[in-house]
Amino acid sequence: MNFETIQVEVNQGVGIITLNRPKAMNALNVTLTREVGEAVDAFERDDNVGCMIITGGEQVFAAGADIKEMKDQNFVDLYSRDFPYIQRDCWRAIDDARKPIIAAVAGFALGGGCEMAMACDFIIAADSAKFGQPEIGIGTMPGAGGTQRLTKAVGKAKAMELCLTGRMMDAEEAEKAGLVSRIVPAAELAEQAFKTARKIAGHSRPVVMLVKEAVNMAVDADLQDGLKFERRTFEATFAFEDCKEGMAAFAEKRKPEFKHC
Ligand code: DAK
Repeated sequence: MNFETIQVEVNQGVGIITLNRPKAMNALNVTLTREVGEAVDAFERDDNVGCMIITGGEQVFAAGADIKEMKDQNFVDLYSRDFPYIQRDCWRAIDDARKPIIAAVAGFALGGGCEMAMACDFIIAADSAKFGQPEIGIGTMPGAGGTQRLTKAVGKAKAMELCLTGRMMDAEEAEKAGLVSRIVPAAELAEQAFKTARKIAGHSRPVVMLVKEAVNMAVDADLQDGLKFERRTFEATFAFEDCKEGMAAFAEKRKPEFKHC
């Protein structure tokens, strides 16, 4: 895969997407939005990939949509052509992905950058990470899930304050609020995210997909529906060879060899 604004690689079952517009703090222009979508879709189809990482590298995750590219847009265009004017943007691809996606965030994750990280399944943050929805400061508002996902993640009070003021929160505040799964030293972010993704990729792929689906049910469904779904999916894992293998390996005191079926 050849891209202009991102770098991609596959290593030991992990598909890694690195945003790569360092001069613009990885601002999400239309090309990058499309390319991340294409890369996620490609990893989703790739049998060698069991888990993905989206990262901006060591300095910055992404400072939001590209304001310079966006500034001359008008409502009729945005509405009638459905900004960012492409069939398949990163948010749609990330939302549709059935394989887990980890956001590895260092530095700023602002606006669309914060929204991209929140669209992923969980966020591992470097101690340098800063999250925010500063759109109000440029006379607009979040448009790719900021008011919705942030509110579900951190609750109304904090989400409302952050969206209305544009204030950023640091990694510690984000972890306390439940936005990030854990914080690691900035120098270890790539390694820790990779280790986590490799661990997930080593598990039975169909079981991983079911677990992702079940946890996501908890976000959107009521408890009784979620519990019923979990019970059915738990039962369904007994149809997989990997389930037999995992339990046999435990009884025989050896490592399981999953075949992802
Ligand atoms: N867009 C374009 N360029 C950006 C940028 C951005 N968002 N953020 C930074 N840059 C560029 C700067 O213009 C500068 O470029 P040069 O001047 O050197 O050419 C370079 O990156 C370094 O930035 P600064 O000089 O400003 O660096 P500082 O360290 O002083 O400040 C900062 C860093 C991140 C605090 C600051 O750059 C900043 O406030 N940036 C803007 C943050 C922001 O307002 N983000 C929200 C944008 S609106 C949707 C999808 C997505 C969205 C909406 C809808 N749909 C699918 C419907 C998303 C909207 C947004 O994200």
